[in-house]
Amino acid sequence: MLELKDKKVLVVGLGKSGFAAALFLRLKGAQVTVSDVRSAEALAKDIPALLEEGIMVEAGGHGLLTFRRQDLIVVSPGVPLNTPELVQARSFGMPIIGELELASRFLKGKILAITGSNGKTTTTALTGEILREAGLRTLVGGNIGVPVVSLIEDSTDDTWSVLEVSSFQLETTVQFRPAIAVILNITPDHLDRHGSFEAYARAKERIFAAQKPNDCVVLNADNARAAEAATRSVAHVHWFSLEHGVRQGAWVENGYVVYRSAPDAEVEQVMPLGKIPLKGEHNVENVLAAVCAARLAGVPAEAVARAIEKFQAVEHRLEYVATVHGVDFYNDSKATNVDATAKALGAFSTGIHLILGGKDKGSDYTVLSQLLRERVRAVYTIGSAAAKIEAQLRGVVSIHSCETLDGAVNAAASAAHPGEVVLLAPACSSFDQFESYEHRGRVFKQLVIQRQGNKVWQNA
Ligand code: UMA
Repeated sequence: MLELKDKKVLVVGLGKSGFAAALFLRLKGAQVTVSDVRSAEALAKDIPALLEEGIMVEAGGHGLLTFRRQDLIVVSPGVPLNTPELVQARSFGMPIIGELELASRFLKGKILAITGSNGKTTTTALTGEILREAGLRTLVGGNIGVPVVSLIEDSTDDTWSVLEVSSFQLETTVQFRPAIAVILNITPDHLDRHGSFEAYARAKERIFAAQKPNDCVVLNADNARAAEAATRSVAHVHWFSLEHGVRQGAWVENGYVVYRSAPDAEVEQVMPLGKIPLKGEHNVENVLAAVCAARLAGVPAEAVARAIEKFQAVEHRLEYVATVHGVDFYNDSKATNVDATAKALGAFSTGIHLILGGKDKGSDYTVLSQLLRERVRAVYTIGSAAAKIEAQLRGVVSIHSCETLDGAVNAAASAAHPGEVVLLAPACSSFDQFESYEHRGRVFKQLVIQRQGNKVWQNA
């Protein structure tokens, strides 16, 4: 545990993580200051609650001096570690950790952590449901939208905390030690933040950096970069694969999800593939990872199958919105990188009207070319990445420049024929035009509902 009483702690960034961390630190008796680049007006919603607790707030920028007089700095995941004030603080030897590391020092029970470039929210939510179905005390949080510090109070020695963890959160971990760590896949993302694919992949690998030999790591045998991580793990390695059987772990055989706990153990039939309620092959991968993690946590195969059968798609992840004039609308606003968009395209055979764009993250959109040729009728671009996307995909597919989501939904809905699909899977982050991918997804759903006239909208 970390001694916080009377320690001077600076929290950098006042978003969800920073707000929760600041209150937690104060509760532990620390003298807390929060620093954010946003103006006091922009932070007006949160400042009064902090001041009331005796937390100081620096708004409108990070002051070099503020970063000097601290015993500890807790940095929010969205704040890059090369921020000059942090670089300076580090040069003075000041400890810098993230909210995940802070929380993990106080969280009771065991941690089951899930990372990956794509699928982590669905797999985290699904794994949480499976553990609950088995009657295990389960908390779910992390990058999924619930700061991990907010789980501490409810955690007990027999709790499983199922955590979605991002590369941003993992970058600042030290002692974070999941009993079970899952890497779903590692494909290019957040290159603007990490600088290179390898640096990003190494950040992901931090999920098992503090594990001991009796812990477990679950890796995707079909994803080269995730599989390679096995060479650096000291834990028991378990695998999942869509393509072939594995020594120990989960795979698909004769139309069934199967699992084997050890190389010499019997192969268990967990459930038929046809009973998985989620769309797309990538979701079968997510199911395999969840099966493996849950069996390692001691959940019987029957409970695993029951929970999966009941599971509903998570909001903004290939979420069916509605059918309007015979056209199906899907919201995959969480497809914030090219690989996620490729997976979404893989879930539909053809006739897709694809909305692409937002804030570019240094991505290469040409990797979508083949799928676009095969499955997509037209692309509708939005946001600041539009020009780059259009330049890279010119000649590959018909492209309509729409600027806004509203314009794109109108154009796509007018062009689509009954039986076709309008898909928001933008391959970019949302921050140029929206507050978050959730906000973008909600706006998309509203635009679809409006097109439905006054019909009642129902989530599938
Ligand atoms: N800020 C500064 N200085 C900076 C940069 C930002 O002060 O140099 C301030 C901003 O003005 C803002 C605050 O920091 O007020 C935002 O902090 P944040 O970006 O860390 O956002 P939070 O609201 O704390 O949300 C974070 C995660 N956000 C990011 O990683 C970008 C959320 O993941 C997570 O759900 C939440 O903590 C709870 O754990 C979102 C995300 O986009 C969903 N994650 C990325 C992804 O999934 O691809 C990694």
